[in-house]
Amino acid sequence: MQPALKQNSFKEKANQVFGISLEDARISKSYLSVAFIALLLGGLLGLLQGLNRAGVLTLPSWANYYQILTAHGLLLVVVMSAFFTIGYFYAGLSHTLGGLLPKVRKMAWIGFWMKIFGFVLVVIPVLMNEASVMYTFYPPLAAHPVFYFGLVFIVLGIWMLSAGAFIQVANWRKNHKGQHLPIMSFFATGVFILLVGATAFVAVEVLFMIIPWTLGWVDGINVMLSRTLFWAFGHTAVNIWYLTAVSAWYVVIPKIIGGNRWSDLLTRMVVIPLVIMNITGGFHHQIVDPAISEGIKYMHVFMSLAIGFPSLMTAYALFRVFERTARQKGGKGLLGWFKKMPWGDVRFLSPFIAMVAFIPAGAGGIVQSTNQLDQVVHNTMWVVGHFHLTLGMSVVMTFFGISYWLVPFLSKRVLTPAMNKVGVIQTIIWTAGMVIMAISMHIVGLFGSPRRTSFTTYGNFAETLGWNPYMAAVGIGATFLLIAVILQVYAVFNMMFFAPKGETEFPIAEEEPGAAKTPYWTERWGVWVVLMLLVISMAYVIPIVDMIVNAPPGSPPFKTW
Ligand code: HEM
Ligand SMILES: [Cu+2]
Repeated sequence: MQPALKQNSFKEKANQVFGISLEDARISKSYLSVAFIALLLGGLLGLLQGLNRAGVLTLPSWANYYQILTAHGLLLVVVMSAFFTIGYFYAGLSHTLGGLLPKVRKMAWIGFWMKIFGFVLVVIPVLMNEASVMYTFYPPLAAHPVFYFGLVFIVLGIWMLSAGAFIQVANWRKNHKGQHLPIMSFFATGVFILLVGATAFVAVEVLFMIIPWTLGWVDGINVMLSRTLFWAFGHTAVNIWYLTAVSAWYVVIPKIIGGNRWSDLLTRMVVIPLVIMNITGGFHHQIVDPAISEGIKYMHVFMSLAIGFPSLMTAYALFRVFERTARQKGGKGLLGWFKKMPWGDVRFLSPFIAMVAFIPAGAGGIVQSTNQLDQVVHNTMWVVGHFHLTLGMSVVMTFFGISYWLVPFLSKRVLTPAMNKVGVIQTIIWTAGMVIMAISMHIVGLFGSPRRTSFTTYGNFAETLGWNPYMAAVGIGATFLLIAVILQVYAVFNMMFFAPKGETEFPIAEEEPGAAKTPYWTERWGVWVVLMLLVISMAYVIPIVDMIVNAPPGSPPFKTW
């Protein structure tokens, strides 16, 4: 319809000239506020845990280690990361697709309140010590049923938000036939497809297995099946947070350093395989689990390494952009161009360190995907060190870097030089804390110190007493981290409510001049989703049928705490 089209492009122009509409900004600001409050609470609990395991803090009787560990995991991997991702991509959708449709805006709010309501239901039993099941809630550990009802609402909220994103994208595509989805919205589409795919598994686990079992409608639960469904979700969730960070690396960072995006095709070719092949990676969390045949485990090593490949493409592409841009600014020599990077700009520094952290983080991940090596590190502190590098550095430091332009963009304020300095100091303290904590965790893990274990001296056994200095270092790292958390949360709320008024742009880099045109087949989302479903069936049908057909007697619920 011609008039609708005209109106649309007018709205798009208005959006570019005046920035984001107040209503759309309010949505993203609400999501980001929740994310950073979750960071504050989660970080505080992280410090308590770290000090407990360092042996310097005895927790009061009303807050035990396992309860705090459950809350820390939930606040940071479920609440903080999800709310940030949604706030960021909804701002991206609004900015690049001409403002949110009124219907989509409504869905974003319904999704928000469903997630909050779900989270309140989850928190109540956790606070009452009725749900110290960790964020993985593996059966046969059983929490109060209300905990799982809360999870259901969180999933429903995610579905509502994903549907909103799909409607927004479909509407844009209808009005822009034959055009490529703007790159930020391309990433968003991939992320919301993965969110639906991931949460479908956990919804089946919670609705059809755990809830009937904790309500006493069935006697036993198939433990292996529930773990398998959980990891299809859990693995994909963390990869979604990673893909969110990657979107900023490709799209935003080149603009911030004053360069261009390189190879739009390569960028889209990183998103597509990550969408198609991601969910099946869940099995690498089960290398040590029984009841999965060797052949299947072998296939999954390949599948996990296959998702490593796009990361190598990313590393190449980004360093190429860095070098090009620095050389254009007069950088010289084999490595001398490095000096030309804007090291004093927190919007670059923080995500840059995040990217570098992904090198040891990814290497550790390859260790864990290898059967023999994983036997040494499985369920030790090594693994905790690994995911504080991947999530605590690569993902979260990118989110921090984003916050220094996204929050001012949303609140129509500016990043002042003073606040930039706060950001740089925050980045340095966080880096120091994570490096100290993660290195100690990796080493003490190699010695055998288990994760998820409250402080104990093991009857003063000499071998395990040797772990203590490393655990003390974990406590020191944790202290640095909490200082950095406080600075970061201060920065976010200052930029949201008090920073000087002004216009801040949503930085999206242009393609390099003379870049080849991206072929249109990259837009065939229907095909990518079908391929994703095929890969999932290839990976899951045989093992799941096997787990159901050859199931041992189900387990009754246990409360071990
Ligand atoms: C202030 C910053 C942080 C500190 C001091 C901290 C510290 C810790 C400590 C000491 C553990 C316990 C390990 C164990 O005893 O098994 C832990 C677990 C964990 N942390 Fe953090 N962490 C921080 C930030 C983060 C962030 C930003 C994330 C993710 C976005 C995160 C995700 C997790 C997860 C998923 C666990 C595992 C929980 C479980 O085993 O159930 N942490 N953290
Ligand atoms: Cu994984």
